[in-house]
Amino acid sequence: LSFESRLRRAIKADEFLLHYQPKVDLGNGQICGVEALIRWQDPERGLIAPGEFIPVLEECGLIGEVGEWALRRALIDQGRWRETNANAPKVAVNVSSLQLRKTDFAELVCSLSESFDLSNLELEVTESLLMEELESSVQTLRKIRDKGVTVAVDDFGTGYSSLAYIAKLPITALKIDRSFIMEMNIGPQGLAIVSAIIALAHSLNLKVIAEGVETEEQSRLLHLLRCDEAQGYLFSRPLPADEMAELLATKA
Ligand code: G
Ligand code: G
Ligand code: NA
Ligand code: MN
Repeated sequence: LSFESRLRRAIKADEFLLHYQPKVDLGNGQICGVEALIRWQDPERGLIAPGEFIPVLEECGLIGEVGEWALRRALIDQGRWRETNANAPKVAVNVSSLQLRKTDFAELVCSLSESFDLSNLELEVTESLLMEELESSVQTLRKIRDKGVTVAVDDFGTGYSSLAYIAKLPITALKIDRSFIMEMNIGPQGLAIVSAIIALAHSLNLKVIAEGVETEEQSRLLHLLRCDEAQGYLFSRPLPADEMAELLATKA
């Protein structure tokens, strides 16, 4: 069976699942959000990471369907956490370029707003996507924002955004790519880039989130640099929804 046919079968058999990784407020150490990360539970090969199948779903036109599933799943899980924890965290869902560019993406979000509270939903969008079709992206993002959904630019610094455009986009946060965090305590250049992104974000009134934080040293340094939030193995690996519920309950 081709990879594409196996993916089609996986959709029918409901073999995708979401894991959640906490985002921690560096000011008070609290979990303030979670990022949903999709996996495929392949009966033959076990748990498969998104890097292996998201590009294929995009190529064969299945990303819209799986992307909509991920949005609904994340909102359902968030609703469950809310039943046991009044301070259920904001949930962030990754949105692929092709998915956002489809003309009906804003309509999908509007229709979800009829069944779900979207006031604690964030979308993570890569910067390359936003720059590719700037005018239509801005219009879509405005419609989404009107429903209370916030937008973070993912992998910031790895693409080619014009700073003039970043300032005009209806976004609320920048996520510093993991590669910059890895280089931060290796030499002066890495540190310079991270502190420049934090300063840029704050001067544009955007929140800034560091990805891939693995050590206490990185976390301390980011706090000193006034980074708002951090995410990474230091705090937690991505967890299944029920384990995330347990983690949230211990913090409630
Ligand atoms: O979980 P992992 O580190 O393997 O994730 C790798 C990449 O896959 C991340 O860059 C993430 O943004 C992307 N990704 C994870 N879940 C989703 C999803 O539901 N939709 C899309 N489009 N990308 C995702
Ligand atoms: O593309 P995106 O940035 O959304 O990807 C997040 C990916 O990074 C996920 O696949 C997740 O499993 C992985 N990840 C999360 N925290 C860490 C970390 O501290 N170190 C490393 N190396 N990877 C991480
Ligand atoms: Na992401
Ligand atoms: Mn990222």
